[in-house]
Amino acid sequence: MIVVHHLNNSRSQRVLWLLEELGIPYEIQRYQRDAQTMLAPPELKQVHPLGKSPVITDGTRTIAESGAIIDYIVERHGGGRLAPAPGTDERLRYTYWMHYAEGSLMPPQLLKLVFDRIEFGPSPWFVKPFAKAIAREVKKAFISPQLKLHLDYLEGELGRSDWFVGNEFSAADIQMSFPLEAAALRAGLDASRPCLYAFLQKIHARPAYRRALERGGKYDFASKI
Ligand SMILES: N[C@@H](CCC(=O)N[C@@H](CS)C(=O)NCC(=O)O)C(=O)O
Repeated sequence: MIVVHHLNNSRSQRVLWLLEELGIPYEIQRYQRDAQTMLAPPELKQVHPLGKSPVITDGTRTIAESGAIIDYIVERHGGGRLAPAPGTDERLRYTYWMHYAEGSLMPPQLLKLVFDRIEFGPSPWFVKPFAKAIAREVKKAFISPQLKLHLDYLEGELGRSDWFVGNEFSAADIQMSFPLEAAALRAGLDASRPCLYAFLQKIHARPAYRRALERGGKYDFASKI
């Protein structure tokens, strides 16, 4: 039986959703973020040394990193569903999005989160004006243009097909969901990018997505759209 080590409000929601789409039975082991730091509790380090979520166990195997987890579940338990056939152009596109989500789309969002905290969070009075000015400048000169570049690119890509790999829903759409939900929450993704906005509306309407939410619990990322 697959056990999903599930941190509240986190990327592991994607794994629950994938398992629901495939109809694979699973158990949830729950972990709660620290209310101040938002970090995972130390118990998660007993499952994997980094103590990050998601991580799954399947028999004697422990698998971390959401892209690797999704690949593993689809290959081992998917029975050919939710991924294009190996060796096809569609499979190459699928692999691209599986890596792009965490490798390219998350980093500028993480930078925005960090520099927003520097700009708006607490800091000693004598550094506050400098910290604020630097954070504002880094966001203006680098982070915001990068986010715009990515979101414009993705809007164009989704203008050409129903889903990221073509007209078939695939696990790449599940992998892409988290950075796009995060962008809707914190990086200004809204109805002015109609294809991305419609993508979020479509995924939120999927019965398996809703079942995963019911089992996983509160998930801020789904509430914006
Ligand atoms: N690239 C990793 C990122 C894992 C990650 O940073 N997870 C966050 C939750 S969304 C986490 O565990 N944060 C709590 C912590 O770092 O203590 C993946 O996709 O699995």
